[in-house]
Amino acid sequence: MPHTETTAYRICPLCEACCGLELKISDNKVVSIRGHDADVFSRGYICPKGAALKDLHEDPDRLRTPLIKRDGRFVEASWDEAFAEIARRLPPIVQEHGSDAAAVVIGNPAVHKIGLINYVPRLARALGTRNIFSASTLDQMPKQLSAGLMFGHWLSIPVPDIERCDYLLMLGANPMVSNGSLWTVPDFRGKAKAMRARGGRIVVIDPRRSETAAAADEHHFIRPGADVFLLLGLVHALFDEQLVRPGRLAEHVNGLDPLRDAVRAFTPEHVAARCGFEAATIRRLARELAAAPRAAVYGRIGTCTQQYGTLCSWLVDVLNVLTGNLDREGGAMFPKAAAFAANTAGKPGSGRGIATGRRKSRVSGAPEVLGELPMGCLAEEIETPGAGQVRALISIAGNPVLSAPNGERLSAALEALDFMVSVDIYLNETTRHADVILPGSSPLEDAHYDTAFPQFSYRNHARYSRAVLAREPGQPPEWQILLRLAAIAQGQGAQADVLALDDALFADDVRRATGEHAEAILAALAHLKGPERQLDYALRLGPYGDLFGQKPDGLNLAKLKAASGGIDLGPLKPRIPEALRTPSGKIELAPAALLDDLQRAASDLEQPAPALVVIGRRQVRSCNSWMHNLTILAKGPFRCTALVHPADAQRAGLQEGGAARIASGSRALEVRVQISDEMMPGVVSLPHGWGHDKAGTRMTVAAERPGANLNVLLDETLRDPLSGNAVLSGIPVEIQAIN
Ligand SMILES: Nc1nc2c(c(=O)[nH]1)N[C@H]1C(S)=C(S)[C@@H](COP(=O)(O)OP(=O)(O)OC[C@H]3O[C@@H](n4cnc5c(=O)[nH]c(N)nc54)[C@H](O)[C@@H]3O)O[C@H]1N2
Ligand SMILES: Nc1nc2c(c(=O)[nH]1)N[C@H]1C(S)=C(S)[C@@H](COP(=O)(O)OP(=O)(O)OC[C@H]3O[C@@H](n4cnc5c(=O)[nH]c(N)nc54)[C@H](O)[C@@H]3O)O[C@H]1N2
Ligand code: SF4
Ligand SMILES: [Mo]
Repeated sequence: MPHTETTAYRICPLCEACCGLELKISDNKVVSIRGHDADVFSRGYICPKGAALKDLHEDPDRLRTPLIKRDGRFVEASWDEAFAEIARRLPPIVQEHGSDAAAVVIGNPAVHKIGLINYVPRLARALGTRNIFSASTLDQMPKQLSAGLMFGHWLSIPVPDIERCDYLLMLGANPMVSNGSLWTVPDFRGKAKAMRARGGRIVVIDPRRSETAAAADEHHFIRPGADVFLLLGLVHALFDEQLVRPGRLAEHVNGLDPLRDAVRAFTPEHVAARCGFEAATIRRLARELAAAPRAAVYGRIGTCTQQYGTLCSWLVDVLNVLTGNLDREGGAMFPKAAAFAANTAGKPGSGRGIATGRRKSRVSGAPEVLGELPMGCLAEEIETPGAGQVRALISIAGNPVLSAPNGERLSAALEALDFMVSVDIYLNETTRHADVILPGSSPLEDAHYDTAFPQFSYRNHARYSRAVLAREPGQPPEWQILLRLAAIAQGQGAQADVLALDDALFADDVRRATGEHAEAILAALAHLKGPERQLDYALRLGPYGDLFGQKPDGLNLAKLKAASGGIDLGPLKPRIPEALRTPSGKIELAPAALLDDLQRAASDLEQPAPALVVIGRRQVRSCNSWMHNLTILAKGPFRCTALVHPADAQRAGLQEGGAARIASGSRALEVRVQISDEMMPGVVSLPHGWGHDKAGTRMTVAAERPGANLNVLLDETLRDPLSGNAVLSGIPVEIQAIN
């Protein structure tokens, strides 16, 4: 008898675009996946990765059973056995050596799963460790820090209002491929096209003529790592040419005069050569930015993963403020998320602001930022003996052996741990070091709401996804995996009642936040559990919420569940001063820590640029280190190629398709060369996340064409000192042909 086909909807968890997908399901199997046309936010858009969710779900290498390492080999185990093993081995380490002996590493996919992102803090608190590391310090920590200092909260990050923008200046971002980051903007391509059709202009600054640059009105090469100088030159030019017009924002800013003084030395004429620019171009861009009716400046990975990541991130928003484009329609605006946003909670207009450096890392003395230590410090914290040494580790949806600089060192360090647990869906370069691997669920088996991304969305919206497929028998949801680890860490043992623990932790949160109203709220939510209960609570008390009946037209989870295409909450609206959470209630244009750091930039400006540097590259058919195992994405031409400018290729005697050795000091890689004038002379581009040739993994497809691991060349000790973010771009290298 034929099975009836049903339709399901799911927000894609694979990148920040968060596209709504429509899935045809039959007999608990995915028949097809396409973009969901009626999704109010993504309106039918999908990329090849979204369709590959079926292949991810069905990948025979995806783990479905816990694994325990016995005598150096992984054996399948029941969930009970796996948790018992953890309960046997983890608590004694902490009892003997203290809470900091256990570290947590959180990877990128965790932010795409409500069961992980909302429960990692619970686990971290139960462990009581200060050794928390995450992909944030390989990625966006500089932007979070600059936003925190300027606007008062780590997630108060303005995004271009692209549907009404006339002029978009983008640095170090390739949304045509990445689909946007710290800017949730599905179908950037279509929106950029519409913007240009309206007469808008897009200007891209990138050492490579990227896919985005190729589709823009104007592209300029920049020397990797020199964005800080370009941005300083632009700010200088605005002051110098009397183009500073904050408009309505004037009464909401602090620090205009100190800012003017701080950029005085960085004239366009002085910084141009270091950027690889003409001074006249810098001045023209400043004038165009100032003259555009509605403009936005946006910087992403390329501006964050460099020595001056925080300065760059700050200066991007300084430009938005000085030209009056911050918080203006068509400019750079603050989304108002329906749930979980700190900038919609508490007293509107001011707050406690942020603090960093409340403690320092044990070995390098790196300041804590957002409660985390830099990923670049993890290996040394494991290797270095003494009080506070990391001896046990829990990795959650992270693969730092490939995705962090000098993963070779980290790999050796992980092997030396007394105990390691991974919550992951693959046996890969990182999880092979674990003693126990707990398989996470397939995204199609989980209900979902994006905790973070509505805070960065091009338009306000709320969307919820039900689980599409039934979970494998015995497979716990990921939030319960984390809670069970938390219970074990607290000494409650492997058999603890995690639902009761969830009830208790949730009730604590509600009582702390709502005081006398708490019991009524808890009663109203008693039919829900886990992340869904957190979500309904957050939605109902959120800025569009029904306030538990006080605003009957307001939002709640039941209404969201009834709207399969989500609920549109309208275009972005001005939010200053209400969105601010700085102690002063102002936008801080000149935070002292940032002005101090300008000294470093000033002395560096005099240094000569290296002859050849390497940068990274993202590709449509992969996602960081972990989607190379899906045939549907991995097939086709070999993509892990080193792009080299013809002049550099000629100098080094490189041939198209030939092999070359790229070296940075004593570390070297063999790569395949692709010669292209899309590169700036003196810059090589290699994608990251490859290098699937390690022993002991179970990634059959990926291992067939492993590619080379860019991060082998990079130096884990190079960081932006303010944010702790890794420097992943602009590292000096040498290249030579291998014959
Ligand atoms: N050189 C260079 N290095 C970079 C970058 C760069 O631009 N250049 N980019 C950096 C950036 S921006 C980031 S975010 C990091 C990413 O680095 P990581 O955070 O380490 O993320 P991934 O490499 O994507 O690895 C994801 C891991 O999560 C697992 N996983 C996938 N889905 C799930 C799931 O649903 N549940 C569970 N439990 N596990 C899952 C995968 O198997 C894999 O082990 O890489 C960084 N590294
Ligand atoms: N297909 C796909 N999509 C992804 C991902 C993926 O791996 N694959 N990863 C996701 C993740 S985790 C993130 S964080 C986002 C990132 O999203 P984006 O920030 O858009 O990331 P990239 O595509 O790496 O774009 C960075 C650009 O910066 C340029 N660049 C490098 N160094 C410099 C520099 O010094 N200055 C300037 N101005 N430019 C520089 C690079 O050439 C590149 O074009 O993408 C997400 N989306
Ligand atoms: S653009 Fe991102 S969210 Fe959209 S389908 Fe592709 S991977 Fe999924
Ligand atoms: Mo990222």
